Amino acid sequence: MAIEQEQKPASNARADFYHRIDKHDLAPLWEVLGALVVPTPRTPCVPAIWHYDEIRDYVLESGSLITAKEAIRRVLVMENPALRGQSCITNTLYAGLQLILPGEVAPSHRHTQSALRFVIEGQGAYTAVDGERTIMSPGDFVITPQWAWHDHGNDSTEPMVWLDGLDIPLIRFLDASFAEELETDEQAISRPSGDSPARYGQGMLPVDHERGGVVSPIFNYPYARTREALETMRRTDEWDPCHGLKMKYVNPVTGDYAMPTMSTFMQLMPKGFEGADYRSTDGMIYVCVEGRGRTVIGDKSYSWGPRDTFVVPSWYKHRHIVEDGDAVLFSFSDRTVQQKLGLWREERLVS
Ligand code: 1HN
Repeated sequence: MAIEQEQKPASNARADFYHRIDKHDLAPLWEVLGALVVPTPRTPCVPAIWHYDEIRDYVLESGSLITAKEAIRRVLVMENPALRGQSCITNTLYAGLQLILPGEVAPSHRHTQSALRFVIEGQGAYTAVDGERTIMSPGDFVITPQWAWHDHGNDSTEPMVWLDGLDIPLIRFLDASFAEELETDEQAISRPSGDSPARYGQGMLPVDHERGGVVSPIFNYPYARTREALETMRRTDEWDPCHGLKMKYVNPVTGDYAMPTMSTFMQLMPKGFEGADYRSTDGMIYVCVEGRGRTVIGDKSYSWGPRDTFVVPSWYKHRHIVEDGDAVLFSFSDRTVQQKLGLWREERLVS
């Protein structure tokens, strides 16, 4: 009793104090400290999956409602279910499905956000980056560096859909967005297709090439080559208990990740693979390219097949199980940012 009587006036005194300092835009740290500095990551994101078969019709239907030119970018944004309205799939990253129909052009612009494209379906559409076009095929990983002019077009006879990954929430957080539109829909083409892979993608560099910038000079990493590399390596490599056989995409000039704000990966897991639990501080977006299986994220299982996209939030325990065929998963995250800041952590829960 005595204690209560002593505490009540004290808390009234605190409430009164909070009220008075509030007018000066001041607040007591001790009331929020526990929520600010948590012992392990407590992300607002939740695990989620987008089954391509369930949403493909909507992506195509968007093509009858608005042109790529009018929309500038005709994209259905994949929003994390716990962060609706914020245009993000994790706290730091954005993902969406973009449609380009035959004959269309998505007009040229540039911005300080970096973009990656991961081709889901279609064959033969192109993106132009800094005066060079690259023709895209399913499974290709294509880069649009920050502040590079880019427009997309489709001279083929079929629709193309790709997944866009951008660092939009991160750049928004940093208040570092700049953007410009080009006066013409399409930028001038100054180099033939294949120029950048010839210069930078053959294990050589032009002799006077200055030591690298923050983004890879190769802007298309074709699936055919990635897949062949994984297939060759599986003959001698042991399967990693968590990841199978996992490669990171790199800038050939620096050896660093291909992009400064997003890390990208491709992994092969054989049929019947039962991965061990793993977690890391980078929330990860996965796209299935081949095979069928499921990923247990926390205490729920998410079944996936080709062209499905799913998200594993930061520090969620997860393991992959391959059920049908060999599985190939593309993935991306903000790992490179976290590593540069000395923040990235991972934990393998291998028994
Ligand atoms: C953008 O420029 C593209 O160039 C796609 O294809 C999606 C989302 C937000 C802001 C810019 C593109 C985008 C975007």
